[in-house]
Amino acid sequence: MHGWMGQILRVDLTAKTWRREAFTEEFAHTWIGGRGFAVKLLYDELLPGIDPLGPENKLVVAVGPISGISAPNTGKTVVAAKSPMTGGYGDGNLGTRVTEKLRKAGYDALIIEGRAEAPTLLYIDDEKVEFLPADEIWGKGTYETNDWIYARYGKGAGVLNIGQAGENLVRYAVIRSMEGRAGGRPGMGAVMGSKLLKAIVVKGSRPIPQAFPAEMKVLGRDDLRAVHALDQKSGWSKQGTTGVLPWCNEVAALPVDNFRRTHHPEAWKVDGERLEAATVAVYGCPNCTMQCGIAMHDDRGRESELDYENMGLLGPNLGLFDIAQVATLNYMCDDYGIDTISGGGVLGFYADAVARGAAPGSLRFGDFKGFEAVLTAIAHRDGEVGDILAEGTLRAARAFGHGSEEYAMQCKGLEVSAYNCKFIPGMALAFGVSPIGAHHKESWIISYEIQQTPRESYGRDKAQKVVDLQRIRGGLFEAIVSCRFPWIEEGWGLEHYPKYFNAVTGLEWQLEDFWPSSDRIYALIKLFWLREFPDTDRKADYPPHAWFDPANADTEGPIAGKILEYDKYDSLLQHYYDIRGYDRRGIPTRETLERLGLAAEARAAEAFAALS
Ligand code: PTT
Ligand code: SF4
Repeated sequence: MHGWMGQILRVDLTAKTWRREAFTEEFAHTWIGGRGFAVKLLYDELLPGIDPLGPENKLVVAVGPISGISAPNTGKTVVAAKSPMTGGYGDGNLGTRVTEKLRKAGYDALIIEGRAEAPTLLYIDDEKVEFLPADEIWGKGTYETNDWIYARYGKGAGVLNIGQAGENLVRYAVIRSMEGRAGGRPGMGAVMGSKLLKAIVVKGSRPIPQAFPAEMKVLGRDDLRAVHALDQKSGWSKQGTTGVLPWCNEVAALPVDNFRRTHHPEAWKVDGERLEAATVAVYGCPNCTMQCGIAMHDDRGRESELDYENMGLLGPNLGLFDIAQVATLNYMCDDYGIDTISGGGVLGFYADAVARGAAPGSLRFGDFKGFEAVLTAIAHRDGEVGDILAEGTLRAARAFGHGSEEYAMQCKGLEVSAYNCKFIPGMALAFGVSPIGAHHKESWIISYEIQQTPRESYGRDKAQKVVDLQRIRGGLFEAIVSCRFPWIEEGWGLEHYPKYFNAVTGLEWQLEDFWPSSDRIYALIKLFWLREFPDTDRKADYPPHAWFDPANADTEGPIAGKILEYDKYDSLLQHYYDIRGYDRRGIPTRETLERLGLAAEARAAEAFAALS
């Protein structure tokens, strides 16, 4: 089999054993890699109802057929497990040297089971797999941990690690890698922590088997240059994702004060231009042609790498407009290994709950020192409030009560990213139907919606666009596993990806050949959720209540007095279900499942809930 290493490494931390398992060509062609492999493995192997933070949960690290090859931006890896945040399927995607090293060690995926007896570093080097003590780094932040690992294994090693938040089972702890990479928003770092797994270090030296290596070498070299040239022309990587902040502010889509407001006159103080002016270093994932990891000094002189999500949620969403302070909270999230989106969402929610008298404490929007203290308490689960907030917004709202769930900005238990959709129906739908809880990564429809459609429309075209984008972003890119930014930010055509795929696998797929696997992945993720929540219905695909609450409408600015409407949203959701072939509860119909080759999986799901 070309294109895949053909092996999965299964590691049992409890028994300290490991074994290699071969997979079939049919498995590879059906699930492709990355998220496809992850959801299939987790669906088949996890019993419904298990504790995501118990030894029964499994962490899957999976790459795809084009991951790690010499082509634009292929340094990405998927990390997945049952999510401690949502209780459903969870995953994330991060740039790391593990991508290439895991393949060169001979694997397309890693399944980590059980729970170690003591803090452990898992070391993989070609044939070798070792369970090493990690006591020296347990309790340390991700930066110190990374340095410790580099000092022992060299800078070229692939590293995934967690900080104190993962160790302390903060439900939105992420996995970190390299200087500024982070992934696994729905608590993948907490899953590592629950297994007492501090770090994974991977080295490998085998070639990645390719059907047409000479052809791929030329193609890869030319395309790396071509995407880099596009970036030089566009200047995108000078500000990276943070360039979008002024636009969000202008169109009233910025989260301000726990999403209460949508724009702010001081937003310019924390935008991409300010970051560009303060840049001290630029980092990127392996094989990147357009590095977007732009770092500046925080207010203590430490390098902090900022993205739009981090700026928006740790800045305006907390009423903070000093970019060095935002960089400080961002540095803390990175070092503790806390997801910046959920971290910013939780802090904003808490300040809001205090202001409305629902939660104890004195934290106020704009109180930088207060946010620093609360973030530290969360990472260590210090005190009652730190412990409650470490559970995420939804659980915290339930603990605080007093109606605070009404302004908990989350879907399915995962905090929404930095797009305030009070009056952006299509983007609100994208959050609602994101398969891992609120995340913009699946379908960033917002710019198309605001620039090319009537904003107030709830038309079927918006639901179609959400599906189209999900197929590309959450299906294609998460399965072949490659960064999607060349396509999004530099207009690098999608037709390039089947070329890479065919050159390494020897297959002759066109772009449209990827859509069935993409739909299959989404349908199986739905079945995963259904098994966990048999009573689920369409309400699970609704965005936060605050976006429908007339009392929460802006009082001035471009969307003054406007807010989403429940009945219209519901019809938009129905369009989405119709296009996807899902029933009125949002479950793929039997016919859809059979069409996607999921009859066996459907039978397994049927034991838990009736399919229509
Ligand atoms: C991603 C989510 C994002 S999405 C951001 S900023 W973004 C936040 N980054 C965090 C961070 O940083 N530190 C931290 N402690 N927590 C963070 N949480 C947030 O995590 C990321 C880039 C970005 S930057 C985006 S959009 C694109 N995402 C891709 C994706 O999802 N798939 C894909 N095939 N390609 C992508 N390319 C881009 O990658 P999650 P990274 Mg991240 C510091 O993981 O869980 O998916 O959440 O991976 O290597 O850092 O690159 O405006
Ligand atoms: Fe990584 Fe950014 Fe480059 Fe994508 S564009 S590969 S996220 S550095």
